[in-house]
Amino acid sequence: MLEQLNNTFAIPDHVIFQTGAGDRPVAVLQNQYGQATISIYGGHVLTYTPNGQTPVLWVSKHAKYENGIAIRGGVPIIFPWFGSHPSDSTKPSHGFARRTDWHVQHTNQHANGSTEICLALTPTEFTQSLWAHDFVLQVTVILGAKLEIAMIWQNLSDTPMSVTNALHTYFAVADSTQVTIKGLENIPYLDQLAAMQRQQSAKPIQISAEVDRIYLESAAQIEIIDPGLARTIHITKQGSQSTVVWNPWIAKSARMSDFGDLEYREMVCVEAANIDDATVTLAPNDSHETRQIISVSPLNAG
Ligand code: TA6
Repeated sequence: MLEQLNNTFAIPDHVIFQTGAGDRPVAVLQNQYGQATISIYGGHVLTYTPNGQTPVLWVSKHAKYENGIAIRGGVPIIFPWFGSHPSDSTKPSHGFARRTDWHVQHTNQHANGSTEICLALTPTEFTQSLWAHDFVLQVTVILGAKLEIAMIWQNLSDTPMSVTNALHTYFAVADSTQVTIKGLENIPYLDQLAAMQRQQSAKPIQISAEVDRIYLESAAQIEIIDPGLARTIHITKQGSQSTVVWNPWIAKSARMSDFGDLEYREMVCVEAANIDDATVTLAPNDSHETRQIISVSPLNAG
C-alpha cells in the first residue's frame, strides 16, 4: 500500500507516505513552513509543527490505532453527527468518519511553498449500516504559513441530508490550568455539563474544572494564550456556526482508557462545528465546507 501511495502521490521533499503509529499509513507533509502528518485512517490530522515551534496539536500517549476506534488527539473528523446519535444510542459517538479507512485523492505543491493533501470518504457497507445516505466527504489539509484543515461534504442522495459536524481539534499546551482562551467572551453557550443550560460569560476562559461548552455563534478569532510555551495559538474558521471548548479534567480523564490520568493538563479542544440549531441540511447535490485555520505567534510578539 505504501509503495502504491508513494508512486501515485509522493512529492519529493514535500510529501511522503510512511508507516506511522499503530502501523498505520500516514502522509508526512514538510516544507519551508513546518511539518504535518495525516493518518489515512480517519482522514485524521495527527501532528502539526511549524518550523522553530513545538507541536501545536496533541495526541494521547494512550491513543489506540485500531479499526473502529477514534484516535485520541489531533483533529478527529466528526461526521455525520456530533455527540450521541440523535435517536439510536447504539451508534458510535461523534459518527463514523473518524472510525474507518479513507483514501487519498490528491497531493499538490503550491507556488507559495505550501503543501496540500486531500483525502476522501465515500459510502461503504460500514457507513451505510449506520447512515443510509449517499455522500462524498473530503478533508483537505494545506501546510503553509498557517495550517488549514477543511472538511467538505456533498449530498449525493436524491433527498435532503442533515449533518452536524466538527473539526474536533486537540491543541497542545504547557499546562491547561495556566492558559487563557480569548474570543468567546459574551457569546452564549450550552453547558454540556449542566443539562445544556444556556450561559454566557464576559471573561476569557480559564480551566480549573471540566469544561464542555457549545458556543452558539461563529466566533471570528480565538486565541489560546499559553505562557508555559510562550506562544499564542490563533484559530479562525469558516463554515461553522458553533464552537466547542472541551477539557475533560480529572474524573473524565480517569474514565477514558485512551487518555492518561494527567493528560488533561497537556491539552484543550477548540472545535469548529455545526451543532443543534446550526445543523447543516443540504438539498441533493449541494455541499458544505467547514474550515479551521491555525497559526502560532510568540507570546511577546506585538
Ligand atoms: O467535543 C466535546 C465532546 O463532545 C465531549 O463531550 C467529550 O465526549 C469529547 O467530545 C470526546 O468525545 P469522544 O467520543 O472522542 O470520547
